[in-house]
Amino acid sequence: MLGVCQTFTWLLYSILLLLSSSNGEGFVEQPDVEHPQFEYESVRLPTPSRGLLYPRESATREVRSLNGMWRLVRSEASDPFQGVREKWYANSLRLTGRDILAMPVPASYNDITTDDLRDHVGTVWYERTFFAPRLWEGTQRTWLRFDSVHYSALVWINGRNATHHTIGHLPFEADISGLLNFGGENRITVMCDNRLGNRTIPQGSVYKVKTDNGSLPIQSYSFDFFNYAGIHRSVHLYTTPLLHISDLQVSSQLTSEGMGRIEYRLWIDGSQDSYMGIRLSNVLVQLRDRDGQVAAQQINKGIYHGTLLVPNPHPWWPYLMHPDPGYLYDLQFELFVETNEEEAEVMQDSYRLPVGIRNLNWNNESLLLNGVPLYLRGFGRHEDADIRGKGLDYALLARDFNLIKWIGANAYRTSHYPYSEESMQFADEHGIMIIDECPAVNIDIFEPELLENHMSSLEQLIHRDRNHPSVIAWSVANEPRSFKPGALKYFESLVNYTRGIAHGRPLTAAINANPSACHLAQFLDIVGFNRYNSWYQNTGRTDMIVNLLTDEAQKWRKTFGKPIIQFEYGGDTMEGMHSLPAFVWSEEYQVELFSHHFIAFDKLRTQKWFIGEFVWNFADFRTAQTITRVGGNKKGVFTRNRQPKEVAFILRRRYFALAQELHQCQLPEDLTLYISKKVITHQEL
Ligand code: GCB
Repeated sequence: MLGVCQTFTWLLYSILLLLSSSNGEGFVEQPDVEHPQFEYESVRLPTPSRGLLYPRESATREVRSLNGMWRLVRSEASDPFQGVREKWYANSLRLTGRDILAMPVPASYNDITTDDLRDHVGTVWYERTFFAPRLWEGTQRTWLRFDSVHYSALVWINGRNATHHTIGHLPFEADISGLLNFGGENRITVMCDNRLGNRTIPQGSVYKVKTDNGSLPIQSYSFDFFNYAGIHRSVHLYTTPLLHISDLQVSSQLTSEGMGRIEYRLWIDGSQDSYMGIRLSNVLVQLRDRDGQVAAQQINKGIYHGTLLVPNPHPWWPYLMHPDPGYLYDLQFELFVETNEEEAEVMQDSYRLPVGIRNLNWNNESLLLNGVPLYLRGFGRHEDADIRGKGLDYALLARDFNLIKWIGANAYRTSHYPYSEESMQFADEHGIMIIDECPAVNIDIFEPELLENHMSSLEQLIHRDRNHPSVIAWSVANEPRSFKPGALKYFESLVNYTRGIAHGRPLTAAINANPSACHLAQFLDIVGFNRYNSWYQNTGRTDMIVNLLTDEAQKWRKTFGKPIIQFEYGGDTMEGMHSLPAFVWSEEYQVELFSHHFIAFDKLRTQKWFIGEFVWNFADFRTAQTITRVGGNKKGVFTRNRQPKEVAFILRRRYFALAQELHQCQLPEDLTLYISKKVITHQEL
């Protein structure tokens, strides 16, 4: 037994060392060097992630939330693995003798306390207890699912290793049936490490500084949002039958004959034991419409993929493109088995997936949904809020979607990482289109291990989100240093790999390099660029936007011949700061800056290949402490507590005007206020 324990500890330690080396070699700052020589052919492709269906209750499945108050202990920043050496997971954290904090899950831990936990670098330990019902023993498999822990996590159940995961914002799960004490109390312990290094996605570096109280590790990173950490999204226990549906993949199409077509594939998982005495019989696949009526069905014997044909389908349409956007069907899978005792069939497992039926196509000029060319009007956003940091918050989610709809946007980019699964479901339901971005923001030093992690982040993201009708493109990176020589091979490999798993979506990225120097854009289907005219360049000169912007967009088009989107523009704006004439940081300046961009966008729109305008940012958000950020990034159209700045009303008028011009949508009654009988238009000035 001792031998087994030792082997386990050794294994664990190896994992930790591996994690530490992928987190910037402990606390040694990595030199900023390129690795142009590495062999791309030898890069290991990620092992495809498995399972991960969103936990849903059904006739055969139970879901229990482990959200709530957990206990948290912090390790010394100078000794992040102390807890592993001392086996803090073996007993309650109370026995460590360290301070125990009450810590809500889901939430970032950073802004909860009043001390320096906010800036802690290294590991923290979470713990809570829960009961596992006796009824689950032997008859069910019990799964533990984390929707996101940032950045890496090691998990123990009752002191035994359950699972581990790296890369934040993505789910992971494990079958913990063999570790549970059924009918009694169980303890779950999570070690969470927030350190970013040269090979993590995103990159950062940890180095030591000499403070008045001795030497301390500091985390630095070039991306412009606070590196919040902790158990950011929900934690669930859920059960499945021993033999169960472990994964599903669907894609849809509207045929030229006016039918809906849904292709599905399912995976069934079961151990040898779970097959004892039973034989798989068939899978009943039923598509139900909003009223619960069966729109199509199939009994599938033995083969676990198939096609459903749906007469008179209700297509999935984006918000303001159709009076009934976000139409979802309920696709239900029921797995039947035959038992030896009775020859009758018994339903073994059932899972329901919301699906939309729509066509997504693209060419060198347009991105088309249900055959209609899209013009995207939206935002780059962040998952960010006061106190909760990046923690999932249903109130915030609902408020954000209400604001998105109020302002008439039809799309957003999940800058700069995957957003919560609940937000993806909301987007499906409300018809908001998503450019789904992986967490590779500002990547710089291109080398093989980074590429492997980058591929893995895309694989996990696509696996998680491929069934959402709202996802219209995958964004492979934000502002990578794509002008560097190492970027060419790196992105060629990354995009080749991603194209193979893209599940019917085009690939894009948000680029800030110059068109003539960028090594990434040539591999993409849609080219997105970020440019801060009259903010970072020509500050204060709103009269220098229209020509520069139209020229740049044309240059991107001419160089790469692909559809073009501006993914970021904007300027920091202090709510309540006013200045006439406009002055940088004032609300008037933000309005003026936007208005000049609108002129450029309207010129560009006359050329079909300009397919979208995205503001940076939807709302103000927290960043690291720097002298260029007053309490965070203030480029929001909304404040951090989701109230409109002056520009929100102007943007709203534009977004609705576009929706009316392009799709004849109805305008909201409060879009404009009565001012006078004669309305003065821009042309008359
Ligand atoms: C960018 C980045 C974004 C920043 C923004 C800014 O280009 O993509 O993460 O927050 O600029 O405000 O500087």
